[in-house]
Amino acid sequence: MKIYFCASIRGGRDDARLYEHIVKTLGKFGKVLTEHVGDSNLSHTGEGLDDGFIHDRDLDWLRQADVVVAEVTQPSLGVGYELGHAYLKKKDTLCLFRPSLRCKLSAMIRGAADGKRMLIMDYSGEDDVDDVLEHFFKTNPH
Ligand code: 6K6
Repeated sequence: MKIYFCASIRGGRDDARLYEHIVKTLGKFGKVLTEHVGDSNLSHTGEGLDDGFIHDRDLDWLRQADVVVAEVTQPSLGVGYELGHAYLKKKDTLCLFRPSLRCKLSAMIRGAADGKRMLIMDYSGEDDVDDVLEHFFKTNPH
């Protein structure tokens, strides 16, 4: 199973450690095509590759993916763009969101969820994300 993981890069790397944890857990369920997104040493400034190359390569990986998992708590234009593509390509998609008083998920993401192809799971952090992922991969044959 090929998994495309999306999370904020230039939108901010405050949650990089959590992304690293999620990528590690996702590795138990399949091949994570975008492992670098979970690299906590990756800064928000860039990895030196041409932006056009990154865009085309990532969309190609998204096309190949069986499942898309996105951490959507930190707002990111890139993640929103990827989710729009995933939606139009009818990819099975799980969005992970940590609710808080300061931060409400965009209506364009929350409103796209249909409880089948596109799911949104609220969670609290490293403590419960493994259970959420296990439940998603066990109950949704992809
Ligand atoms: C690396 C570090 C900072 O900037 C980069 C550029 N490199 C990227 N490499 C791979 N994927 C990227 C890169 N920049 C954005 N993306 C994709 O967009 C990832 O798949 C993320 O899910 C998403 C993050 O978008 P922004 O808008 O937060 O950067």
